[in-house]
Amino acid sequence: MSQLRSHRGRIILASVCSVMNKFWDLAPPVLIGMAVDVVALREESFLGDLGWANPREQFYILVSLTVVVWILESLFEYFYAVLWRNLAQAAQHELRMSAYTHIQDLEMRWFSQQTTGGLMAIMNDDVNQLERFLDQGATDLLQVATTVIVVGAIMFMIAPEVAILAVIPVPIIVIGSFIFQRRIGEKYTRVREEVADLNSLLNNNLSGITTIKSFTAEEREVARVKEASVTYLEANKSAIRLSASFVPLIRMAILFAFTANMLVGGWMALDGKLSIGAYSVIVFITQRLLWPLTRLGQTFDLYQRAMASTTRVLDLLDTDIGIVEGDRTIDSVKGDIEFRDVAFAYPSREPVYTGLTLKIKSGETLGIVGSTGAGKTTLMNLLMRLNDPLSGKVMLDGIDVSELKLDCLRGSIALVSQNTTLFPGSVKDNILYGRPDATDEEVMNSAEVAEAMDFIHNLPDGWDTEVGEDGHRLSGGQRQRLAIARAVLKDAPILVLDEATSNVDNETEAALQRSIEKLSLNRTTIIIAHRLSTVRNATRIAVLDAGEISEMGSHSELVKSSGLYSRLWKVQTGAA
Ligand code: M5T
Ligand code: MG
Repeated sequence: MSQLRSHRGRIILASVCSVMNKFWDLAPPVLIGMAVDVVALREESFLGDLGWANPREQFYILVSLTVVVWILESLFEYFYAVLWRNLAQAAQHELRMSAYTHIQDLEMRWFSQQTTGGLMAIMNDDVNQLERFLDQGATDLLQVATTVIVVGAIMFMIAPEVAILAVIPVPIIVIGSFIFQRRIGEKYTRVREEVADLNSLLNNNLSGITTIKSFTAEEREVARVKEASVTYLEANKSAIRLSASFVPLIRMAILFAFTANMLVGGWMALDGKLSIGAYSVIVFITQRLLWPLTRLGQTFDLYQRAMASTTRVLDLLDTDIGIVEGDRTIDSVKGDIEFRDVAFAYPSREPVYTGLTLKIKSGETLGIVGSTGAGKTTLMNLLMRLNDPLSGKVMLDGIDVSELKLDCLRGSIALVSQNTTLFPGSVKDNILYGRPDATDEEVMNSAEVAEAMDFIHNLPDGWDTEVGEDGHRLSGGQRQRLAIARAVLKDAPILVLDEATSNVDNETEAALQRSIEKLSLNRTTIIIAHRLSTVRNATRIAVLDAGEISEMGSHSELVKSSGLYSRLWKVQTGAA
């Protein structure tokens, strides 16, 4: 909780304000007692003893005291509210930021085992629970403690015999609350897990709305969401049952203290052992003890929820970052790439490769083909260190990529990935993502290279057209061309195109190929494609099959040999 530690000064100040607010809030019953005292004893009253003989004047003093008390109480109320609430917001903000920053640094292997909805639940709901506790809960706990101490002290001062009766239930209530807190804590942990599941389902369904509609699966999905929602509801129900029973139980314990005080105090007053003023203070102040203690349950409740949530956030922050960057840099990357005896498997899956070796020379254009699921994309992920190989080495310019700074490694590769993501914003913003400080002219040039100029001009707002979440307002091919323009703008020594032109028509692809050929003249270019026409002009083509490079050569060489490539070529050209 280093977040909170850095706010120590503010926490102390806010706590002092909460305590002071409660302190002054407890004064009115004492003032009432003094007023009764004045009426009953006149010149002999407590204030009279202090030197103000005239009972009428004694009321002036009482009224002035009341005004002062009220003002102090209100002032501290204002300060604690402002302090705690701002503190809560600040803590929430910082916790969310550290969670997000940490998540962003975690490796793909970790992400593949998470759900977006679950992570969203952590960064929204869980982080929010801490805010709620700091907002109200912390002050409640402090004020309950202040009440017990101040009320206890006043009672012992006025009538120790009666005070004992009022204090007896306090430890019972506190111990009861702790036991309760523990049991409700488990229940809330379950509630949090269920909300994560629900969120992840909702998230998936909303982004997959087209698929749902096209399969007219609305009813099925409603049923699925209903099931998750009901599970959440049930988890909450069982927490509610326990949490709701708490306050009535505490009330019973307090009833004992209250009636005992009324009775024993009353008898003592009748016998003249307790003044009327003191008796009224005791009866009123026991009320003040009763009220906050019934809130104790709610506060523990809030505390438990906050703890369950905070634990989840902290667990996340404790997740080790599997990909640790090296500290070497390369001044000017040549683009020599080597996969040396690389083995890799996704968690609990069959190995993708057991000993793959592939050398890509600086400046060459390499095509990679292979059946779907062969591991082409994975190979690029290893190069970018989105994953690390289980054994073997991936090298850039003769240096193991794990020794390089990630900035240097990833900065030297421009990737058009198979699943491009565009960001909400304009067409121009999305291209600029490749290099935010690029000039307008450079942006236009890259759009030109990516054959995107025509369609951008035809968009209603041209460069300023909003592309929508993940570019959903554009066609698949338009999205791909923006992704290419973005990578071109990055102007890195290595260019990787993973099925980058799979969604554009043949004519556009041919045009794109011409521009890519020009681009590839002074950089290492890797083109992954199923459509063999996309790679036929590459210097060399590697065929990835069964975890190995099974064939390697130029298009014409490979077509002549009777391997997988020549078979695929025949199928695609219709010669088979
Ligand atoms: C290679 C498996 C996948 C396939 C193999 C991303 C990912 C993949 N896999 C996992 O088990 N977990 C994962 O998180 O790995 O996958 P690829 O490298 O994506 O294959 P590809 O690019 O050659 O295929 P394609 O379809 O893009 O041409 O068995 O199940
Ligand atoms: Mg792929």
